[in-house]
Amino acid sequence: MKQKVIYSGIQPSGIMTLGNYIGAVNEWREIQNEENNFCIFEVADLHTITVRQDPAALRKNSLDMLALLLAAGIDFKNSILYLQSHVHEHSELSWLLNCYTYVGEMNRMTQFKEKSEKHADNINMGLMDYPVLMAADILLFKTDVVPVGIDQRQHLEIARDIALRFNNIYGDTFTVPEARVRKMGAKIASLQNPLAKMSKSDPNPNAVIGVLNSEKEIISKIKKAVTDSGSEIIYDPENKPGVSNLLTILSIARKQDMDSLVKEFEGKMYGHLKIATAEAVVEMLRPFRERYEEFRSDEWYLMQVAKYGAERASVIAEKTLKEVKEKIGFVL
Ligand code: ATP
Ligand code: LTN
Repeated sequence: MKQKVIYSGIQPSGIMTLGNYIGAVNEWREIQNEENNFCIFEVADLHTITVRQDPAALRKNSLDMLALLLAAGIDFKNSILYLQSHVHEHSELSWLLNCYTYVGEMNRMTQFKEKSEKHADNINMGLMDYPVLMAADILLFKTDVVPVGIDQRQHLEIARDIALRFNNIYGDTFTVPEARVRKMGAKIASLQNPLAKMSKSDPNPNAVIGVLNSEKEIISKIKKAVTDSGSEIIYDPENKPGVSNLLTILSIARKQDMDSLVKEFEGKMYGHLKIATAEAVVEMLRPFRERYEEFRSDEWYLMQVAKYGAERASVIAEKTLKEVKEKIGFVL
């Protein structure tokens, strides 16, 4: 059977959140261990500068993210793990694909609209072009499957459209990728606004659990989580988004199915649910935190991992880029 290529990325725009961990990274590890998959994961640092970054912070966050991914169980030997900016083909393919993408398509993107509002003083071309760079990431590796949280579904659609469009003009070149969005946990909500997603760049620290937060911080943030009116503990994301968010987190952290969880909390109070959720999250993240410290303390090792990943990613990326340039008609 042909190996499936799995590709995904995460921005080093801050510390990994519980949302990133549950919605994406934890899933990456599971996919990586499924048979017949060849996985490639990037730290999407080029995407991150679409919002202004302090140079020292960007450098630190990129290395932190590499260590976080290793701690989460990403296997840099069997899979490929690298920094996007180390493989120049991303930028180059992104330019080429720009010429097969319409301004109207980019204008409609939800994330572009949201980030334009949030960063009204810096609506740069990169912010608008973000999905094209993401398409370049995915298409460079002839990716079959892209595991992402629900917020990235629209970008995946664009990547598919660009691939199909290019293939229609020049003949079969790109694999048309599919999104893999988990059924539960694809959108972990902010603890302060259960209708919004938990996001790395949320300015309110109580809204976000960082995977490196201390036990005390995790407990205090979950205790302060906004819940819903009434007192019944049921899974009903529409009418009880706050309680349902906690139930989702608890179900994943404990690996317990929702039905039995809801039964367990019949007749109990929100406070009980909060304490159980906090304890389960602390337990889930404890080994992760310990492994992180080990990896992060050795920067030389992290640099070797990044270099090794970039070298292997470049071999594939170079080949695809050459094929694309040839098809377009560049003199090679
Ligand atoms: P930023 O706030 O800087 O936009 P982010 O927290 O949204 O960052 P990304 O690096 O853009 O994180 O996303 C990495 C992965 O995590 C993506 O697959 C994304 O869909 C997923 N993800 C992000 N937030 C959540 C969430 N709250 N619930 C589930 N998955 C999420
Ligand atoms: N835009 C993504 C991060 C990302 C990505 C990718 C995800 C960059 N390149 C390629 C999947 C495939 C995000 O999660 N915000």
